Amino acid sequence: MTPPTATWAEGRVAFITGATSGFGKAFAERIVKAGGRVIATGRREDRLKALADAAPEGRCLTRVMDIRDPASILASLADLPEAFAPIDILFNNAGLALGLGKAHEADLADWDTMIATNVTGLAHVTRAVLPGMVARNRGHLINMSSVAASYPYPGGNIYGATKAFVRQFSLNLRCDLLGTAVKVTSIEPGMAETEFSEVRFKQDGAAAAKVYADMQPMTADDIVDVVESVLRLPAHINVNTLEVMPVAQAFGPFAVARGG
Ligand code: NDP
Ligand code: 8X3
Repeated sequence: MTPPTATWAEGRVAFITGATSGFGKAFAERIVKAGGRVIATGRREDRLKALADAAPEGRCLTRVMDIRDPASILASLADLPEAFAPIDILFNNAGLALGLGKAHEADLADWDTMIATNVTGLAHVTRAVLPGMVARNRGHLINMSSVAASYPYPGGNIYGATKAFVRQFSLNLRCDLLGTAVKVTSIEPGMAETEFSEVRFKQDGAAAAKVYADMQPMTADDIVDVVESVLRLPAHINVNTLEVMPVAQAFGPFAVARGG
């Protein structure tokens, strides 16, 4: 077997969506530390600035970008300096869950936001970055899906469906990219403690803390370890989907309504 790439990050450029928090921030820090360059994007400019300030000179470019705004995506990719233009890694990570209520009681605006971010936004970024990868015959799309793509749970309604889109989109991209060297991986984590639950519960810190109470969730760095292991593989191996959970999380039984 070919040995793993020692310099998995050196000389590589990663375009990261959602670099201001959680997995995206941790991945930006990891790749910069390992000798790569990042184009870090997100809406919170102060967080992007902090990321760039902490990175070695010339290794972190930032772009304020709302993934729901196609013009903002195109502006982020326009006129990239030469050192950042050949994007090797697209970390398609920006996304969110909003609410955990029943479908028939859910806020439709929350559904629209999840679809616009997790589905439409991710598709638009992919469409904008992919032609360059194909032209260079080099690249890796890391698409952030979730265990929610495969396993239904109460209140997961639209969120899980958007993550099922990410998984299936990733697999379909593999078909279209056959014959090129461009790789696609759908990463499908379970519970990881980031700002994810604070966002889901709309800044209700107590509700967010309850999700991870008295159990050991994964961390953003754990997920980045998994992503790094995928990126270290030799050029001829593609990990299609990769599901990962904390040991303290598993599956429930089928639910049955009785007495009806
Ligand atoms: P965080 O809330 O910590 O980070 C989410 C990131 O997405 C932030 O950087 C945020 O940036 C960005 N984002 C959200 N909306 C937009 C937008 N409209 N435009 C641009 N950026 C946006 O969560 P995680 O790091 O946990 O989540 C990252 C991804 O992983 C998500 O897709 C999530 O669904 C998925 N995931 C998370 C799991 C978990 O348990 N944590 C498990 C499985 C999957 P900003 O607000 O600055 O724009
Ligand atoms: C986030 C993981 O289990 O909260 O995608 O849906 S979960």
